[in-house]
Amino acid sequence: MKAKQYIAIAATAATVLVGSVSSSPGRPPDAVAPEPVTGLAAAGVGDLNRIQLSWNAAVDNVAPDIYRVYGSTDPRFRPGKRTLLGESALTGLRVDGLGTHQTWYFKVVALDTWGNESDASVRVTATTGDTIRYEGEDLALVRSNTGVVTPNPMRGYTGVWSDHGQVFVQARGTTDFADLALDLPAAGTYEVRTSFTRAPDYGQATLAVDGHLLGSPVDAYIPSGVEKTDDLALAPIPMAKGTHVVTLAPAGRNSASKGFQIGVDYVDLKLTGAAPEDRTAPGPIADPVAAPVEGSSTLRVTWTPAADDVLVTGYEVYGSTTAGFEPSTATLLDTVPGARFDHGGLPLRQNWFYRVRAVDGAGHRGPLSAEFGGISGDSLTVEGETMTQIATTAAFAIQNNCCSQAFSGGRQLRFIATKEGDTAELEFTVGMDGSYTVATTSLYARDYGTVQFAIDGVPVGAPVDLYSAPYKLEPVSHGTLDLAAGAHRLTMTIVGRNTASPGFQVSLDKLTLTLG
Ligand SMILES: [Ca+2]
Ligand SMILES: [Ca+2]
Ligand SMILES: [Ca+2]
Repeated sequence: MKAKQYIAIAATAATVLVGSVSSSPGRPPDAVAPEPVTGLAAAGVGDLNRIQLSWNAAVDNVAPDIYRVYGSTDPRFRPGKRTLLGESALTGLRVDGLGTHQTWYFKVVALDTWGNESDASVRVTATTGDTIRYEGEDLALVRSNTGVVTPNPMRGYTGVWSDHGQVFVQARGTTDFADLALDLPAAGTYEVRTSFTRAPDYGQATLAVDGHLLGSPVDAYIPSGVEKTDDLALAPIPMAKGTHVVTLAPAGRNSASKGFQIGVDYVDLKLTGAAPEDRTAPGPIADPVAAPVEGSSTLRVTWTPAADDVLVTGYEVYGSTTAGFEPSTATLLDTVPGARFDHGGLPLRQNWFYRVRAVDGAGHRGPLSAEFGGISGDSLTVEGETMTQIATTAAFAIQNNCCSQAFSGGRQLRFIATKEGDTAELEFTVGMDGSYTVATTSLYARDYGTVQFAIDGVPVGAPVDLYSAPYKLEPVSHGTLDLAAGAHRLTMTIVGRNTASPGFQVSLDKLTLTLG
């Protein structure tokens, strides 16, 4: 029994709850102890490391109560300091750190505000399993270049999901991805199991852990409705304790599919063996590439993950605009969890040189890769929601993904115009002189108006009628324009509305400037 762990848990809970058990001024002393807790239940089947306890609220003359949870692997245990596992002000507690295939025994004691203790409840028992379930909808988003919705219950299909839904990645192509964090409480060799969602606009889903692609892409297209794949066993992998990154990305799509989206209900980690001790440094990375991401100036740096005794935990990416540079803290661009680094915010057509190495959970570093490089792209993307607002005759609002659309950067700028003639002026900056093709991407909606865009006071392109009954998100090209390096003004002027539209508002997801 690893008693230290449990004392740590108990100490944390007690610290939080000290305030609620202190005496209440103005109340008469209370000498009546709560009645023993009833309805105590323990559930742990299948769950590695933890057991969920629940019970009924204790009967007492003065509320509120708190509850102390005692437990042991010894069925003859008595409630006391050494067997205190935690406290809760609620009628339940999840106790962690309980190990694999361990049978535990529990009792609960109720306390009132004056510290009067009830007798202990009856004893209950439960056994831990070997699997940790991470609900897709509970995984924290680390980074993504598209919309990610959690939880996504998919109305009308609620019975399909484990817990309260799925994580939904609104991928629009094979360069879109979502990185999600998974916190592993103990090192080990784990088999990764998951279930992907299938729908008519879903792509070929892949799942990677720390950049290691597990299994083959799963075609998640079905002609109609929504369903899930069976539980898919992907691969056993040795993993260090701590934070890992699950990457969801489409490898392509079925020719019949309308999209590249991915949905994941859960990720299960089933412990199949102990983790080998982390004795060796990671090997070299392989096949590094730095390639521009279409429609942006971003350079995407990718490589094949390094081999190691335990899965590597991250990669250090060094970079410079000077060939033959020295990797150092000054040239460390980022430490990333997976085998990909998006080098964004770059000037157009700039030469970059990189070196990458792997790092493991024990702090070992792999060898630095040879230098490799790439040239940043031709397109400057200016997000509508991040443009400086200079002047306006109506309100602005920044709107998150809506209307089944994935905005660039996850947000768009709404210009809530109320009449013809309303104008909004925004500022953007260009890094270099050049001839640029100008395009804007806006939402089309059933209450949107017609807008004329202008740059530095000169209209570009024709008015754009943003009325559409089904929502859509589309770029509109406005032709080519010479722009000098420096700040410029983008003006949106409402010039009317479609006869079918009741409103005048418009939006700007992004402005794209592509060097000719
Ligand atoms: Ca779920
Ligand atoms: Ca290692
Ligand atoms: Ca945007």
